[in-house]
Amino acid sequence: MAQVQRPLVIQSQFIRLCCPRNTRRTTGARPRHHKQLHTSTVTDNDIARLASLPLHPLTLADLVKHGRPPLTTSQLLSSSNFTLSILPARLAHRIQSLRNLPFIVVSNPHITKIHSNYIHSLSTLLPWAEREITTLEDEVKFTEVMADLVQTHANTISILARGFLEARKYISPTDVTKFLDEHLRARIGTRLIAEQHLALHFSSQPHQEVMNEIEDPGSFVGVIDTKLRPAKIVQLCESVVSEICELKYGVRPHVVINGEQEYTFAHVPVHLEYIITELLKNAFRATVESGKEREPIEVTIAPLPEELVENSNGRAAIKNRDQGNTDIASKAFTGQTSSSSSSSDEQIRPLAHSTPGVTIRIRDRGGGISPENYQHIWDYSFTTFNEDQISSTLSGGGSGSGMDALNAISGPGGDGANSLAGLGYGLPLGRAYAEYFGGGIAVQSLWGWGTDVYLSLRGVGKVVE
Ligand code: ADP
Ligand code: K
Ligand code: MG
Repeated sequence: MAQVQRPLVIQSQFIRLCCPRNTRRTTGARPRHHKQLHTSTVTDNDIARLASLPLHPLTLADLVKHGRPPLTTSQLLSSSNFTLSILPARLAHRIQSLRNLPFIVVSNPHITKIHSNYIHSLSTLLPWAEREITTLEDEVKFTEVMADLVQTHANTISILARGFLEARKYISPTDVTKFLDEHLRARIGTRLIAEQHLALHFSSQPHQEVMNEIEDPGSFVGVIDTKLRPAKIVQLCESVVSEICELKYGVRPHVVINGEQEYTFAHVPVHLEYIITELLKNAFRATVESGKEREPIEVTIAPLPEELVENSNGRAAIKNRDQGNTDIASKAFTGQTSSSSSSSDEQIRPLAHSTPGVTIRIRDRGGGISPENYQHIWDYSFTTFNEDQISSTLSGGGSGSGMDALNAISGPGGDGANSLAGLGYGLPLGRAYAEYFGGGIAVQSLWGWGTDVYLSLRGVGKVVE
């Protein structure tokens, strides 16, 4: 089967720079292998001590406080030190939560692999944790450690998926969903912190080939694009999903984008790329499988009017669009659709000057979701893909590298995205990304006809210079 390119959104280039090849070139360091990074042995005591530290509640201000690129040396140093102050405790919390899984589950080789990845990352961070980074030379070395960390965890989701699939006899779907929801939300934050430092580092020492590909490098603050145009992301994701669809079914429905195509807001492009890819995959699959590939999939970009946003205590609140509180898109905004705890540390509080945001409706004629299935769609691992397809999906995905053409799960910064459906992670993980910045996803099914999916996203805030 031909290889399909991973979703390519130009803005994500900064993150793609995190791969070791690029690190080597930019920092002038030797090729890195795990062994060449300084590591120290992580003891149970270290983990217990670090995991007892309170988690720093991440704010958007944390991500932008070091300034707009290019950063000065002292700004780069403060970004490094901030990153260093946050990550060890976060990794230790993840290690503990993995260890709290039933022993037979942790013993699964794939889950064990993830556990040892976390131990590896913590051991490369520990030698740094007790000191301050004060020279640019150290900052460069620390950036390598960050690149290694991001790379090490790139395929976490497909590895975990494989592990939980194999261990499904020993843990209930509810417990899997509970663990994964917490773990993957925490992972979003950890990656955001690490990738933000990497992006700030690299955009402060711009590499011509990357800068050439980015329309407006000035609109970026690290991984945040302050002028992100949702319509453009939809087009890019459409072309990727169309290719995958064509390979699998030999046909592709087309996408019609309407609404405010020129609308821009501040958000993290790779998050949007992930969510839209997953939602389009679902719409494409349903449309083709119900023989409706001639019917277009309609994507509507509907910015939220300013007056629907009110500020209370610095936290932007989205008023419901109607008094009756029945507007499904507004519910998606306020997180009312999610069963997960919205008080989790894993939600960035929007800035006081939060830009309102947008609702993107993806409407398909793919027959909808049966009432029986509807109640399970948010469970990790619930899929109507059949077992044979799942196992062929799994056997295709290696635990790393570029062999991701058959992997089922996409994800910013690593996991391959290239089968049309798979392990049932698309909706719940998509919702975790949307909720991270106070948005959400709501699904309205018209059984027998089609599905409307409302993806609501808040702007992540105006960057105050
Ligand atoms: P996956 O796509 O890997 O099965 P998801 O979490 O993305 O996992 O979706 C879960 C299930 O929800 C799908 O298997 C499908 O049955 C149903 N579903 C999601 N979106 C749609 C849609 N647009 N039309 C019909 N069914 C859908
Ligand atoms: K699912
Ligand atoms: Mg899906």
